[in-house]
This record gives sequence, C-alpha cells and structure tokens, in this order.
Amino acid sequence: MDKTVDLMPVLRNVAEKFRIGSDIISYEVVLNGNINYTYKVLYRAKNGCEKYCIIQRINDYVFTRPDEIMDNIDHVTGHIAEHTPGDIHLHFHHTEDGKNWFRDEQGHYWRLSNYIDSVTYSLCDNLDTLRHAGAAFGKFQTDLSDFDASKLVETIPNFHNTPKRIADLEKTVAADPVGRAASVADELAFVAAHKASASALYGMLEAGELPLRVTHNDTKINNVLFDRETLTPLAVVDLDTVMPGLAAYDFGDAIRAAASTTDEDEVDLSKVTIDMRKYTAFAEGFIGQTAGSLTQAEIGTLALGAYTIAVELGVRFLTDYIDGDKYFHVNNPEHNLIRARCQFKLASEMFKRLDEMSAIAASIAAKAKGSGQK
Ligand code: GN1
Ligand code: MG
Repeated sequence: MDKTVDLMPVLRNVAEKFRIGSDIISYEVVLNGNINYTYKVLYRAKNGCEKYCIIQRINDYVFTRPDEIMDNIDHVTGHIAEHTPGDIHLHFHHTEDGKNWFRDEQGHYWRLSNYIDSVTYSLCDNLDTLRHAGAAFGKFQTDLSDFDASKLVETIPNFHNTPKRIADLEKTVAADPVGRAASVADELAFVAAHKASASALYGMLEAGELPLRVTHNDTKINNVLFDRETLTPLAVVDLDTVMPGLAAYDFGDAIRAAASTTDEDEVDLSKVTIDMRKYTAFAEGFIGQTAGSLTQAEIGTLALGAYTIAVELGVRFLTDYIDGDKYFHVNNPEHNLIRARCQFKLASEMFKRLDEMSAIAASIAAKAKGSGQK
C-alpha cells in the first residue's frame, strides 16, 4: 500500500461501519506482517474516552474468501473465550448486519478488533520468553483439541503441503514470468537436493501415521502478545490460517523463526544458524503443554517439522521472487530472494543437527510425560 496516501477517510469509514463512531484521532501503520495491511488506530469512543483498536485490510490476493476466514475466526475466538473465560481475548467487531468483516466500494475487505496492550518480539534472546512463547502456542493447540474441525474452512488449501509447494516452484520456474529464473540456479539446486527429505513429513501424514489437529499454522513469535510488565503471554493472534494441520507444523514454523540466530531476511548467511539454547527453551514450553496429547510418532517429527518448514518457506519466498513478488510484501526487489537464501541456510544447518534436535525433543517429552505435565 502506498505509504504517502492519507488513510484517515478510509479508516473513518471502516470505524463507522463497525459502529465505534468515526472520531479517529490518529493511526500508525503496523509493519510486522508480510500479508495483510494493519493499522493501530486511536479513536474517541462514544463515551468520550480515547481508545485504540486494530483495523486490518485483508490481503485478498492471498485470501480469496475473506468472509470464510472471518467465519473461522468467529468460531475459534468464541471457543477459546469459552474455555478460558478469565483471559484476555481477541474480539472482532460486527457491522450493523452482523458481519465481522466489511467490503468497501473498491472491493477491499476490512476487519476491526480490540487492541491488546502488549509487547511482541520478532527475534528474542530471552530464554524464559521463548519458553513462554512455546507454552502459548502449545496451549493454543490444546485449547482447540475439543474443537470441531469440520466447522473450519481450509482458508489456504495445501498451505503446508511441502511437495506441492515444491511442484508449484517448478511450474513457476518453467513459466518464468519476469525472467528471474536463470539467476537462481544455486537455490534451485538446493531445493532439488532437499526435495525428498523435506517431503517426508507430508508423506507420513498421507500414510496416516500422524493425526490431524486444529493448528495455528503461522506460529511466528510475533504472533504472541506478551504482557508489558510480567512478560508472560496474553494472547495468540493472527488466526487467518487456523486449519487442520500437524503439531509439527506449529512447532516447526515457530522454531525456524524463533530459534534462528537472525531475522528471516538476514543477508550475511554466515550469521544464520539454529541456536540450540533457544530451540530447547521453546521446545520445553511447547512440549510441556502438549506432551500429554501428542503421540510418540508426533514427538518424533517435531524437529523434522522445523527443518521442513524452513525449506518450505524458502521455497515459497523463492517462488514469489520468480513470480514477480505478488504474494509477500517486499521492501526491495531482492527481498524474497534474500529471505529464501536465509531459510535455505537455516534449513541446511538444521538438517545437519536433526538427530540432536530430535533427541532434545524426545527427552523433554519423556520428562513432561513422566512428571504428569499436560
Ligand atoms: C506470512 O504475514 P505474516 O508474517 O503473519 C505468511 C506465513 C509465513 C510468514 C513469513 C498467510 O505471515 O506463512 O511464514 O509470512 N502467511 C501467509 O514471514 O502466507
Ligand atoms: Mg500471518
């Protein structure tokens, strides 16, 4: 979105549609997502008090049916609120005709939620915080363990179908719409070399060896809101991709983001590796919450999930680069390529240490089960 455009009139209109009035005082662009357009908005509530809310424009290139996402979110937030009545929850406002989304004259979809005063981290060195983040995502999964998954629409089909992601990359390379394919031979060779190992997890799902659960599917640590003072988790946000999935996807995506030594777009690849202390801390939190419900086979795939999601996300960034940057927001023309290289470097580091990572997960699980922790 063009940063020079004054969005006041647009945001006022959205606020009015969601019935919080149109007295918007100011807004700031929130930059930590790669897909949607997010604004933290200060407004004067009808009782005269100043309040914040979050207004988002849903990216309808990525999400072709925003209305279905918002139905999913209604179900999921309702279920979580019912199960954890004392907690702080994400709540989406409704329009006069009872919808939690609004389509403007340009065809853009908008939503408005409460603002939860909190801190978030994109990269975090504090091991306690990482342990808390792991526990928050684990709890998210266990809170939804009795949720009827048939109520959920698959908002992005095949989201973590790694072999299909690789096949899509191959098709995009063959089409080469913007003439970038010739410049990524090394990256394509990496993908070819890792195709089989990165497809193993999906193979186990297809073979019926792993149960489908309701998972978050986008477990970057910046999707956990932390209390400013106690630094404990308040809520898990970004529910657009809550769908049936594998425990290893949620664990894996979180690890590839939070246990990396760098941000996901680090240019200096010599700095990119997995930090085992961070890995262990996150795993303690996540497995501590979920060990009681995870099968042995699932525990055995958690580390593989981290490697798999790193390869898969690298493949997705690379595909978007070759496709001309249509999916992810980019800051420069090389951004997706830089991100892809960074994920591939991280994946190759994890691949070398898979046994060690698996052993750590297994030992944490054994301890958690032994101590009767859920
Ligand atoms: C996107 O917008 P954000 O940052 O929450 C993407 C995730 C990627 C992530 C990588 C719907 O999430 O799958 O892991 O970027 N979300 C979607 O930063 O594709
Ligand atoms: Mg997201």
